[in-house]
Amino acid sequence: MDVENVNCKIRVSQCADMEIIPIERPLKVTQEIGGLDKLVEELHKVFTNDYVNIQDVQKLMAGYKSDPKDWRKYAKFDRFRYTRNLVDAGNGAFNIMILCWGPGHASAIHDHADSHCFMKLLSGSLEEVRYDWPSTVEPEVRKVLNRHRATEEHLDTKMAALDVSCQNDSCQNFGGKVDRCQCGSQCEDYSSDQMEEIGRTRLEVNDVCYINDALGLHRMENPSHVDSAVSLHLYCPPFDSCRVFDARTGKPSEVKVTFWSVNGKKVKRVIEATDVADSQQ
Ligand code: 2CO
Ligand code: FE2
Repeated sequence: MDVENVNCKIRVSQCADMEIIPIERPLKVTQEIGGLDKLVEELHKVFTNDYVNIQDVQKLMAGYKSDPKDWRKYAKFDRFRYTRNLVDAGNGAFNIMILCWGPGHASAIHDHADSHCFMKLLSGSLEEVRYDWPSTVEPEVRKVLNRHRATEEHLDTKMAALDVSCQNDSCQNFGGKVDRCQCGSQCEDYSSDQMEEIGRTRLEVNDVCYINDALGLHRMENPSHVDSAVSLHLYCPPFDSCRVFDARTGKPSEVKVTFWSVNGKKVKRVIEATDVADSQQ
């Protein structure tokens, strides 16, 4: 199955027969979307279906041409770090937000919590650096893919020599190139692990890109020392925490993701994604 036909209404790891194919070719815009409100409306329509193709979401996002008058009210900056500003909670099926990046602001290297991540640049320029997962951490999606491969290739007797995860679900070790773990299967030794860069892309205004945990991790940076940048992000399903990774050791930490503003209003306390979902039910 081509990744563009994968159903992004379900978690990436549940798209069990997905191949890892990055989407890089230019998208053909088939429908012009007149304004951000219209884009949100169209996304709501698409997400009422049980099956939503990745490509359809990308095309809708590409069909909208950035106009600051549409999104200015959501564009709230902080001096010290990028902000996440909720535009729409998508009836719980997706959420769409505007991220504001001051000069030099950058994210940590992070995953996307087994969700699908779509991104469109609205203003300025951003650099995306992609990384492979550190060998000491295996995301749910790769566990699933590895299990499939192991079954297909009858690897059960050869596990010890290979870069596949421990097949024992109760084992606390997660993947890597190793020997044998105490549980009797192969697993990893938690040694430190430099993050390996696997790609770098400069995003300009109106570019759309897509990532999920099967494709790797990433870090976003506004490389300008002068100009700010604004980007539009759609996550499905929405998530309220993800993992960030130490660039030198690959050590992961779980972090809550928060909103700086909701519907154009600055929130007094930092608001977590779940608070928004709860208040809309
Ligand atoms: N995923 C990051 C966030 O939601 C932004 S980087 O682009 O996906 O904060
Ligand atoms: Fe991200």
